[in-house]
Formats: sequence, C-alpha cells, structure tokens
Amino acid sequence: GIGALSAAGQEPSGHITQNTAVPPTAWLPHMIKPNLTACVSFEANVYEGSTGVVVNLTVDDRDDPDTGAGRAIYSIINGDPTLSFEIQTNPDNNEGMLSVIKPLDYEAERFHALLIKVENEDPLVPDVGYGPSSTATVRVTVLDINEGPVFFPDPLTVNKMENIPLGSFVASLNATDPDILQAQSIRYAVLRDPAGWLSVSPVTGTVNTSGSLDRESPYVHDNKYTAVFIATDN
Ligand SMILES: [Ca+2]
Ligand SMILES: [Ca+2]
Ligand SMILES: [Ca+2]
Repeated sequence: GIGALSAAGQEPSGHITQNTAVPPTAWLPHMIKPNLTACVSFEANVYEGSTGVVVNLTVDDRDDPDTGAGRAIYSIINGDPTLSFEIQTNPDNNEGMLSVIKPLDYEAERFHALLIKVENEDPLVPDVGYGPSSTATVRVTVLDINEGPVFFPDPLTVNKMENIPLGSFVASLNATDPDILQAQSIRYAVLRDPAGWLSVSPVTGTVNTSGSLDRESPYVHDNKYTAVFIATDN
C-alpha cells in the first residue's frame, strides 16, 4: 500500500483514520492482491489472419511493482480452446499484453470471450479476506478481410498423351473462396504456360489444350509439364 501507507505514517500514533481506503490488515507486505482495473471487461478488435499484441490490460496493485508482491502474472483461464492467444506481463508497467499467436479466422469464429486471471508472484498472506486473484473478461472481435481463393488440390496432377487433338479436356480446376459469408464469384486465368498448350474457361475452370502436347519439348522435364493458373475473386 504505497500511497496510503505514507499517509498513515504521518499519524503520530500510527492509528489509521476512518477515511483510509485500505483496511489495516492490507498494510502488511505481500497482502494486496492485484486488481484488473475496475474488474471491467476489455475490448479488442483484430483482423483475421494477423498476429501480435491486440490489447494491454491495466492492473491496479498497491504493492511495490518491483517486488514479487506487486508483479502481476496473467493467465488465460477460459475461452481459448484453440490456444490462439497468449498474455505476458509488460516488465515496464506491469500491464498484461494480450497477443494473438495463432491467426484468427473470421469465418470460423467472429467473437472470442477470454477470461483472464491476474495474480502476484508471491502468494498472498492467508486469512486476510482477499481472494487469491482477480479476473476480467476480454472481448475480442475478429474483423473480416477479403481472402483470395484457394485451389484444391494444389498442385493438381493429370496424365495425358502427347499429340492429343486440340481442345481436348485436360483438367477441372477447383478453387473456393474462404469468404463464405459474402457472395463472391471466382474467375480463372492462365498465369504461366510456357509452351502455350493450355486454355482455361474463366467461369468453369475447365482446362483444354490449345496447342499440341509434345513429350520432347524443352519445357517438359522428367515427363512433366508445369503450368500455373490463377483464381481471383471479385
Ligand atoms: Ca478467413
Ligand atoms: Ca474473410
Ligand atoms: Ca475472397
């Protein structure tokens, strides 16, 4: 009890006045529990797919922050089944730095409610009427970003004979957009086709030959020809 302690020291008899906020028993060292500020809930917004610190939790502890009685230790005790979050103590100001360590997915979970516990390094002196720790809720809102379509399978392997007729069917590309909560249509295009052998339907993703496949072509290595396609959303 730093501030209150010095005020009480000015009382000649050491007697504590009525308007002191801290009960006398709390003046002993290592007795004052940390309190997450006002025990309120904290709010954070974070874009899906990103990591890093999302909110700093302020703590109110009347013990000396340079002692084990004042240093805060934070832990997430509920609401993080996928272990996407981590909380560490800022050594400079004792705040709890809540970070995303595994990117969140808006389409999977748009809100997270984390229950955070803060306690001191030193155990509280027993039987002073305080609980051993304090808790607060952090509400994390995940913000949507437009994610690019994803091919499945990737890579796609097909076997075709050389010299098949122009326009022969080669493959059906399959890309899906992760943004399932908004209507998005996908367009396909050829990105890299060094021999100029392939064409793709922008709408259906069907790949046909537009040239004559040649196993002896310099673009064929180990009997394999590689082409790259792109899928874009709107
Ligand atoms: Ca997503
Ligand atoms: Ca998204
Ligand atoms: Ca998208």
